[in-house]
Amino acid sequence: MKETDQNKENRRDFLKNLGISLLGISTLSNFSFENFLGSKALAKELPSFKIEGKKDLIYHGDRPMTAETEIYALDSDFTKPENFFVRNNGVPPTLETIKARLKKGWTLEIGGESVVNSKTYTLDELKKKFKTYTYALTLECGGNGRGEVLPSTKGTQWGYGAVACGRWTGVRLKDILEDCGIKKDAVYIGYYGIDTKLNGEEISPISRGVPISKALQDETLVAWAYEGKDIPLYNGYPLRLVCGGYPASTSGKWLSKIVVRNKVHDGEKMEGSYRVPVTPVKPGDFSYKGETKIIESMPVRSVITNVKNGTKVKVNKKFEVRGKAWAGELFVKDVFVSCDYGVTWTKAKVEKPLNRLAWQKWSAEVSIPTKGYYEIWARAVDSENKSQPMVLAQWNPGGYINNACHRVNVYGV
Ligand SMILES: Nc1nc2c(c(=O)[nH]1)N[C@H]1C(S)=C(S)[C@@H](COP(=O)(O)O)O[C@H]1N2
Ligand SMILES: [Mo]
Repeated sequence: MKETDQNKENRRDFLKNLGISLLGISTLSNFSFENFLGSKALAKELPSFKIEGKKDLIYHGDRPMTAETEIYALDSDFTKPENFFVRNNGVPPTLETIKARLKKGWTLEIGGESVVNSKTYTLDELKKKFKTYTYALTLECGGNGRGEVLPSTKGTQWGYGAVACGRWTGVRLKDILEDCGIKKDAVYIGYYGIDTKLNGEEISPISRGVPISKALQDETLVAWAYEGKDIPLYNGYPLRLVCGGYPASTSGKWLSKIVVRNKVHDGEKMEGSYRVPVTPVKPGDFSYKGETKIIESMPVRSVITNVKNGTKVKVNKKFEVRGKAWAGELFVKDVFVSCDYGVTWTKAKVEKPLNRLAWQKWSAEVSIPTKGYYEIWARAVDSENKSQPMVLAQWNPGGYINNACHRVNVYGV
C-alpha cells in the first residue's frame, strides 16, 4: 500500500521529535544475500534513517524503531554502546522527559502482591544502599534470526545481529528484593518502563518478566551503566533491568517499576508473544491453538565476525575465522567451522566467558582447496551437548529462536 503524504508528514514529525532524521527509503547495501540461507530479507525495502550516536546498524523500522548490529561490528570483545541494537515496542521517552524525571530523582518502585513491603528508591538511593556489581551479559532478541525463517512469519525480519554483549553495572535485583522482602508464594517478576504505546495510550507497550529463580540470580541486575558509561538513550537510559541469557524482551528499558507476582506475570506481550507451541507444528501452520510455552534460556548460537561476504582468500593458505558464541544460560563447549557445507569440520579454540551469561570468543584456522566459491559455516555446541542446527530446528508461528548456523562466503584465488 502506498503511504499517503499526510502519513509521511506525520511520520517525519514523529521522527523529528525523537531526534532522528529520515533519509528516505532505500534497499540495504550491507545486508548481504549470502549471509542467510533464505535470503528473502534482501527483497524487502528497508527504511534508511539514523539514530544519533549509533553506528553500523541495519535499520528495520522506524515505528517502532528497530535496528540490528552489522555482524562485523560484533567483532569487538564487547559490543560498543554505539553498536548496540535497538528494539522498541512503542514510543521511547524523549531525553527531555527523562531529564525532567532525573531532576526530581528517577525512581524505581517495587510492588506486586508477593512483596512484603512495597518500596520506592531513587536512583541515588539504589547506588548508595546496595553493593555495585559489573557483569558482561548477553542480550539477544527472541526473534533474532527471524529473517531466515521459512515459511516467513510476521515480525521484524532480523538477520543475526539482534544481539549484544557488554559489561553492565548496577545492583543485584536480589538485593533489592531482599530489602523489600518477598512472600513465599512469589513465582514471577514483571517490569514496567516509561515508554508508551504506538497508538498514543500512555501505558507501557511491553511489560514482561522472568521466573523468580531467574530474578534472584547473582547476574540479574538493575543497571545504570553500560561499558562504563550511562546506558544509551534507546537502550534504556537511565535504568534497566538486565536478565542475560533470556530473550532480551525480559530486560526492561527505562525501568520505573518491578512487581513481584504470585502467578506468571500477565503484563503486555506476556500472552501473545515470545512463546512457542508445546507440540511442534508443521512449518507454515499458523492455525495452532494449543498450549504454548514462554521462551526462557535462549538456544546456542555463533556468528562469524571477521570474514565479510565475498572476501578473496589464497588457495591452500590458512586464514583465521573468528567470532562469538553464546548459549543462553549455558556455556559454549565447542565451536566447529566448515568450509565444505558441513562435510568436514575444524574445531575452533573457544575462550572462557568473562563470567556466566557472557558470550565467548572463538577462532579457527582454515583454508580452502581450490579456486572458486566456498562458504564458511560456524556451529556451536552448548555445555549440554546441544548443537546449533544447520536449518531452523523447529518452525514456530512467531518465528522465534532460529539458531541455524551463520554462514559467509569467500572466493578462492
Ligand atoms: N521498556 C521497554 N523495554 C524493552 C522493550 C521495549 O520496547 N520497552 N523491548 C524489549 C525487547 S523485545 C528487546 S529485544 C530488548 C531490546 O533491547 P535494546 O533496544 O537495548 O537492544 O528490550 C526489551 N525491553
Ligand atoms: Mo525482542
